[in-house]
Parts: sequence; structure tokens; C-alpha cells
Amino acid sequence: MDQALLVGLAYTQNYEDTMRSLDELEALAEALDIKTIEKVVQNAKLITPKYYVGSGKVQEIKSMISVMDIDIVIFDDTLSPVQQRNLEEELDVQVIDRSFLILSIFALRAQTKEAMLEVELAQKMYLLPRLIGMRSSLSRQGGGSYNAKGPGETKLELDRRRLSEDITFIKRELEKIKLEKMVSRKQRMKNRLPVVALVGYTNAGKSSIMNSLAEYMHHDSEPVLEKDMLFATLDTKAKRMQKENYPPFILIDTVGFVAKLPHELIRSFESTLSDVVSADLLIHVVDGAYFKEEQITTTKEVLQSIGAGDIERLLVLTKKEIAPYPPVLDEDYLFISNRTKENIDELVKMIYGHIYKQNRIELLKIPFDQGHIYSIIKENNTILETRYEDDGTYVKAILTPDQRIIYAPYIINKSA
Ligand SMILES: Nc1nc2c(ncn2[C@@H]2O[C@H](COP(=O)(O)OP(=O)(O)OP(=O)(O)O)[C@@H](O)[C@H]2O)c(=O)[nH]1
Ligand SMILES: [Mg+2]
Repeated sequence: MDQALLVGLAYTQNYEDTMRSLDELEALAEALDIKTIEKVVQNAKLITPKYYVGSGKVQEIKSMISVMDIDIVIFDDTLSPVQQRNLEEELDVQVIDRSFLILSIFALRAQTKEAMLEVELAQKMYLLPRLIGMRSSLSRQGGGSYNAKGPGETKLELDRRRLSEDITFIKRELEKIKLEKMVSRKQRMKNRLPVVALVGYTNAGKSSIMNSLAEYMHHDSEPVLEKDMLFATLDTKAKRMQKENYPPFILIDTVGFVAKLPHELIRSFESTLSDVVSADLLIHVVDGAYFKEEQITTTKEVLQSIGAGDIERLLVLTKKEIAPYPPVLDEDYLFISNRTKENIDELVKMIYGHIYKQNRIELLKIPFDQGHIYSIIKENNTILETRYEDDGTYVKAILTPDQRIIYAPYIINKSA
């Protein structure tokens, strides 16, 4: 196990916040089997261009490295390529930053072709400006190296041009996958089912909610992976949900967020995150037991940056049964438990209240030769009444605004 020293700069935030951010960095490192030995915080008014921290601090870190047998130094913020190179030269151990760590965890977790390509793209975009600095550090013997699949693996044989070519190639591959996905999304759109996306900080309980809802609605589909692990979910999973006697909707489970998510990752996960952007409702999931308000802010910032800031949002806190007290917040929220299932019924009510609040009851007349239309409506809508007359089937059903447009030719009576 590699032994790490974590370094944070109390620059835009105070000492306590920096320390808390380092605690999270420790958890990220642990996900890669890196053991944190010590954490260092420097209070500073500015970032030093040469070493990121002041040169006095660098010397302090250097002596700690030899005393504590440190293999790797991890900085909590993104280092510039120059800072990273200077630090490695001065400290003579591997120096990485939070972005690199997050990218490596994503690389470890990626399962599907799409996720693997997205991570690889992000890693290569991260690596491109750093190639020179990395190269010098990796040709050195005795530097820290851990088992994670990181950009480190292949950096020696890569030069800038190769890297740029790879980036172009991966982008093209992702474009193909995106096209395929667009086709299936179009099919989904044809039925115009409302889309609800679970979003939030990693480990908040998003996948668990998906499973709770599936169970509540008696769907016997394969459960999605829920695990006490950072970034357990990397691929979006969509499931059709339907409460008995209610219309269906699509529920989407997505990748979790974390503070200082590398911008390369956000850019390369564009296609995965596009599901979030096209959702009708977001369920913002927050860990209610290990509650940290910053996590709400982070999620909101990421949503804003991907263009999902204006989508209707429902705040849901999890782990109610182990929370010491209900967090006090400015906004309304629903407190649930995926263990005891407390308030899962409330959540379902709230989801339906949001996605179908513009629905109306309409009376439709469907000619007998268009029976398939009746089947589609029956499958996707709540039908209140069906009457068979001489000139067709009369159906009283609850329609969404979109469906009112699609079925306009059959609607014979505005609201009944
Ligand atoms: N006690 C308790 N644990 C919960 C509850 N909801 C989720 N968990 C646990 O919290 C951990 C994380 O849950 P996930 O559903 O995997 O979290 P996630 O938001 O999908 O995480 P990522 O996929 O990493 O973004 C798991 O160990 C769950 O069993 C809850 O209501 N109570
Ligand atoms: Mg998950």
C-alpha cells in the first residue's frame, strides 16, 4: 500500500473547510488503496506559481516525506503542469492532484464501453498539457506507483501527437455511441413518457432509491448496484416505472458528483450526462445521515454547468433511520430511508405530483380501424372509462400536454 501525504491550501476557504476537503481527499485516495499518513494545510493569501504552496512549506513537506516514509504527495487542487514538475523535482516522489485521483477511480470503475471511452478521453485531455512534466517524473526510479489503471501506465510511449490523435479517435467513437443512444431516446420520446433523473453527490443513495422505487412498484427487474463506495455508478441506467393504476415514467440513475470534479470529466461525460439535461424532473439526492451542506452546493454547481440548472428539482435526503437529527435547510425536502422504506410512498406521490401536474382528462374517439392507438393509450395512460359505440371507441383518459398534441385528432371534448 502506498503511503500518502495530503496537502491543502486554505486560500479561498478557511482552515476547517480545507481540512474537511482533505478528509474527502483521503476517502478518494483510499478508493485506490492509498493510505493517508498525514495531512498538511497551509494558510495562504495567494497561490505560488512555482510550487502552488510556498517554498518554506515545500521544505517542510520534504522533511516529512523522509521521516514518514511517504511514497506519494496528493494536492487537493489542480496543479499546473509546471507546478507539478517543480514539485516532483524538489520532493523526489510522485506528486498528483485531486483531478488525477478522481480520474483514476473512474478508470477503475468503468464497465461499459461508453464509460471506458469517456474516462479515457478525460484522462488524455488531462494528460495532454502535462506530458512533459509527467515524463520526467516517470522515468525516475523509486517513485510511488500504485495499481490503479491511470494515465501513468502508458505515458512513456506517448507523445503529444499520439495523444491528440487518440483524443480525436475516442471522440469519434463516442459520437457513434451518442448517435445510437439518440435513436433509442427518440423512441422513448415518441411515447413521451416523462423522465425523472436521480442526481447528487457520490454515495448519497441514488441507486438505492431506484431499487426502493422498483420494489415499491412491484417491478421484478434486476436491481442496480448500490454500494458503500465512491462512484459506484458510472453508467446511466434507465428503468420504466409505473405505479398500479397510474401512468408510467422513466427513472434514470446517474453518475455521482464530488467537489472539484475535473472539468475534463464533465466534458467527456457529456453523453452520459445528457440524460440528466433532458429530464423533466430531477430528484436531488443528499445523504441525510452524514449531512454536509457543501454537497448540495456542489451538485447544484455541476447541474448548472451542464445546463440542467433550470430543471424542476425535488430535494430528497436519505438514511433517515440512522440520522442523528433532521438537518435544518432553507429549502423544503423529503426525508426518506431506503432501509426501512419510510416515506418511499411519499416520494412516489411527490414524483407523480410533479410530472403529471399539467395533465388533463380528455375524451377521445378512436375509430375501430385504429385499434393500435387505443392499445398505446391503454399501456401508457390512466384510462377512466371506455365505451364502445357504433362509430368507434370512446375513451376518457388522463393525458400529458405532449400527448394532448399527439392525440389531438382524436380528442373530441376538451376536459370532461
Ligand atoms: N442506512 C442507510 N443506508 C443507505 C440508505 N440509502 C443508501 N444507503 C447506503 O449508502 C451507500 C451508497 O448508496 P448508493 O445507492 O450506492 O449511492 P449512490 O448515490 O448511487 O452512489 P454513487 O453511485 O457512488 O454515486 C450504500 O451502502 C447503501 O446501502 C438509507 O436510507 N439508509
Ligand atoms: Mg449509484
